[in-house]
Amino acid sequence: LRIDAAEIVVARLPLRFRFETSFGVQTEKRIPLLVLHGDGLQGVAEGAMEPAPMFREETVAGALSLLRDVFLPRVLGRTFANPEALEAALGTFRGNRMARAMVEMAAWDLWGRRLGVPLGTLLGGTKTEVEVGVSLGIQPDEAATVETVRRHVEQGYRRIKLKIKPGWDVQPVRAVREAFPDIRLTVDANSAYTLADASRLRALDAYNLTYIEQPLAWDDLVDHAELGRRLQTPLCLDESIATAADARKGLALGAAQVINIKVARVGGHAEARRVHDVAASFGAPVWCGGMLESGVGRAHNIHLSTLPNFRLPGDTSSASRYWDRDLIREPLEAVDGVMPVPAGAGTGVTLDREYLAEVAETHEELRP
Ligand code: OSB
Ligand code: MG
Repeated sequence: LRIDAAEIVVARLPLRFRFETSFGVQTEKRIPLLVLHGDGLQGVAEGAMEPAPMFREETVAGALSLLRDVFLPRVLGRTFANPEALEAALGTFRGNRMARAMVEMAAWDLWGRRLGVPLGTLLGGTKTEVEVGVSLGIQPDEAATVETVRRHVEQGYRRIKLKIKPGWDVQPVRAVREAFPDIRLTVDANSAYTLADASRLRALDAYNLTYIEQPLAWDDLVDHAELGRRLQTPLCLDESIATAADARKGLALGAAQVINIKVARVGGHAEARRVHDVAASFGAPVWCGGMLESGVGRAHNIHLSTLPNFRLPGDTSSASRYWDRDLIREPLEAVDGVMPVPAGAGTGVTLDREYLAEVAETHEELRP
């Protein structure tokens, strides 16, 4: 696995919908991409961090700075035995897992292309298609919520996730559950509550939710465990899990019964697979989350989801939901709630260089 050169591109894409969560409203996406060149091939990855540190602590500006000055100088001009060896070369650094993940994920794509093997197969996955659900932002009222859910249920999505926040929780959940008694339904609070809200959250027990995602603080495990003792509905952690060690601690404490794995959040595919394995050893199912990625990140997510303990539908819904035109050439479209895994080596998808040049804000090349 030879790394000859790298490109960092930042693209800006308008979202096709207004995405409201407990931390605000999003209408466009700034997408950092990393391309690694080696042996005449390219591997590509997408950064999942946002301009502001709202989800976790990482930011686009911070990641770009670390890539240029710290992470890429460690790998450029070097040859690694495999992607795990490259991951280890960045292993002395603390945190900043989304930024490190960009290097690691691009290396996996490059390695897959080098070997002529699909990424999912390299990771040990066997599925040729994965079940997907959809994450729906906060809507202006109950009627709009039920209507949006209806549209996505009709499209065949296998699970509906509603974003909630204090003051907008039981109301939309009750309305949706009454309209759709049998759908697989979940909620995601993105850390908007505290233990003082436990009785409010307990009211959600009445609606047969598959789990409640990340109700409490982004860096907490102990309060989630206490909340878990007060609720019947299983808890799922997203923000709180950055490593396999976090997953082990969270599952051991009873802070979660389900884990949302985001490749980027945990530092790449190797750590994502370790989180997957830890969860399996606890008998806990995992599912693959998303960060409103372009097709580049989405393809990585889909390949990871081919591992066996991804037993609940992921958030990797159709690319056409998010963008009028994607940054890759291949369509990534779910049919009846099922997303085909792109065939071909590595991620199996290719950058649309023409469109990327149009929407790129910055483009730089780095050499050893
Ligand atoms: O908490 O899962 C989340 C999007 C951006 C940041 C955080 C989250 C999300 C989503 C959307 O829920 C998932 C997607 O459709 O990619
Ligand atoms: Mg989440």
